[in-house]
Amino acid sequence: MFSKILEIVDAGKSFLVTSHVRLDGDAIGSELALCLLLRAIGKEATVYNQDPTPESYLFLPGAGDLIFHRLDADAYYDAVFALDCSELERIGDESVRIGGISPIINIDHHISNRTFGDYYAVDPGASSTGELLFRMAEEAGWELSPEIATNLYTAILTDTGSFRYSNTGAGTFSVAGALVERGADPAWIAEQIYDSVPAQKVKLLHRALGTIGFASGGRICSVLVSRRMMEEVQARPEHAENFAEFIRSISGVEVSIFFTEISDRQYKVSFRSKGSFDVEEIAGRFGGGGHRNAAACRLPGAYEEVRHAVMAAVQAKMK
Ligand SMILES: [Mn+2]
Repeated sequence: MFSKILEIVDAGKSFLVTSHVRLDGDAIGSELALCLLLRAIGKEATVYNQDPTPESYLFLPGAGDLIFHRLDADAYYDAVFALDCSELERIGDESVRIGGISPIINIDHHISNRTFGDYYAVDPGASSTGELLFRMAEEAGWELSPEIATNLYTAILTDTGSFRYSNTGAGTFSVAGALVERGADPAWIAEQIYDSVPAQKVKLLHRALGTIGFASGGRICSVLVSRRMMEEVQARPEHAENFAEFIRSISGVEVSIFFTEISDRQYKVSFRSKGSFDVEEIAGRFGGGGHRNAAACRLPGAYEEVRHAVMAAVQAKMK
């Protein structure tokens, strides 16, 4: 699956590694793991991210010194790796400049990935981009240090919701097991990620829960985070991460919808579902994408309009 990509790696010297805005554990863990893998075989590699690293991921090996938030205008790269991005645009404001680098290597597991780029390894059957990078390292015969194993384990852990989502299969556990054998410490990693909730996040959740709404007899649940709430508790976007999962965990809720006000009359809508309810299809209707149980889109308009349109779509599908 990775032979073409490994040829590019062999032939090149200097690589840029990047991922999507609104970083998650799979994005950062995958980037850092790949960067460390490339450096371990004597290549030059750096990570570019538009957004700052969320606090809960600062413990990851390399997070302090491998990630840059500005593109060096004079730098030359033999190739760029776009990881965990369903579209090149998800990189953010620099996606046009990065799109000018050749070749572009696209490694991802989103079902909506349109296989952009010159070379790609896209497998919607993989739990995470981290799992794909593990397979790539195996195919290449690269050694996995404890630091690399920690990054890849974190990528898999977070994208599977701690091995709870339907993307978790036997293969996920065998890869996770191999990473533990190579030095990833599950208890320590879980403590860094899950037992270090910032106070602003809890305060933001408190405000968001004031907007909680139910529909279809409690089978649909929604919440809103507005920019004003964010300002009131001095929260950053990362503090609203997982709110959609949180309200999906309510007994009887089959679909959760989490609205985030991004700018004036612009909302991000995150969907989570239980079981076979396909929210990817709903998000797709509004120009977004994702997976069956986790998807998102962006919509313009006033909150009431956006909420009405989205709720109507979910309610109609539920019938
Ligand atoms: Mn992912």
